[in-house]
Amino acid sequence: MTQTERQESRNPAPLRDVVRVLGDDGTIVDPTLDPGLSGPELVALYRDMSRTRILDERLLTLQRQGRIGFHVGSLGEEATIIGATYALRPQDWIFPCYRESGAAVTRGLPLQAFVDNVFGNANDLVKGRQMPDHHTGRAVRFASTSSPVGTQIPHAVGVAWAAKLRRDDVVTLAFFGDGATSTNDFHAAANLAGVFRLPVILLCRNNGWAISTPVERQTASPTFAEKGNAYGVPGVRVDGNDALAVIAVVRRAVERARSGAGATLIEALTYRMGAHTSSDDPSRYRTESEIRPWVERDPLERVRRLLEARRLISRADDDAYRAEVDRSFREAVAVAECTPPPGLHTLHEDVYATPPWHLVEQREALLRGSRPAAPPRTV
Ligand SMILES: Cc1ncc(C[n+]2csc(CCOP(=O)(O)OP(=O)(O)O)c2C)c(N)n1
Ligand SMILES: [Mg+2]
Repeated sequence: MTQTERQESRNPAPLRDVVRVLGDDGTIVDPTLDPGLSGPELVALYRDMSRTRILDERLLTLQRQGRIGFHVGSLGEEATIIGATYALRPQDWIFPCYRESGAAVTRGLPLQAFVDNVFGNANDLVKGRQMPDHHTGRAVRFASTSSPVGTQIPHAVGVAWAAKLRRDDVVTLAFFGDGATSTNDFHAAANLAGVFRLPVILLCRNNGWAISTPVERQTASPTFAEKGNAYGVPGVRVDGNDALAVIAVVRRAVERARSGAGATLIEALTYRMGAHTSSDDPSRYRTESEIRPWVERDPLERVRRLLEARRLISRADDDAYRAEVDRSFREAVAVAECTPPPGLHTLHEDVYATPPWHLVEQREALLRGSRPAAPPRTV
């Protein structure tokens, strides 16, 4: 049974319940919800989605060549990730899980900073202390990527609470997966968001899998959206492979948050077409036939068909854009590979304004290169 069949069998009226604007063939199926992007905005949206996919391919290749340690891809989920980013305003904060780095680049994280993080070198914004491919961009309001599942959700709720108390016109958006809805953090955060009517958007990327756990083993609830009911947070389901529908739904949630009405839980129905990460082999737990229907719904193809029908791009434009992204990526990698690792002295920085004596001693010992003698072997 495919994910769609599973989801459709669990939901008696899935198509009526799921917001859609762009059909699989790239035609507008619901003009009343069309967010009305201009021609240049549609082209920019398509390019941001394409760049996300190209960077994915390039990073996976680097990982397979042994030049970087790890990569988390978002193949097939670009409409959810980039569409949601398009609906936010520059002052709004994103609290990502590990699959949304395309959102950071879309918001203006320089490609060099993006690549430096993957290498964990001296120019990495977080000094090589994160897992590789776990991005941070304070300047673009992209909070530190969460690897522990679900921990970013209370962070987003906390910052929304702070914004409300300070009367700042700021909305926060937490991205998380279907698997994250089983964490305590999701429930505690959704509860607080409901009780305090916080300006936060809880965006669940339902991509069918949590590593090798399928959605039907994740919850007995027919949808993830309805979990909001328990907390007084309205839930909405959207076709997560339809960038225009995602923009429309997230924009509505931003408006609701700004107006003081509170949080929204969005369930974006999409599919993880690739492996969980570069360390995973999905052929161990799912069949190729499950992926096939999702190829027809490829989020990138849907926007491309719309753009072609409106004569906004051609295949030649597409090829030129890909070549440009490839070239700038290669240049950034060449710089990153010549950049040394972070200096040893940085290990003890950024925690204490005045470092305590024991850390000062440890740091001096580290920089001298001396190590405590190993205890004698007793065996
Ligand atoms: C607290 C915690 N438990 C377990 C893991 C191991 N783990 C990493 S990703 C993942 C699955 C998460 O799935 P989902 O929330 O659906 O996100 P997706 O990877 O599908 O985007 C798990 C169990 C972890 N990182 N953190
Ligand atoms: Mg998932």
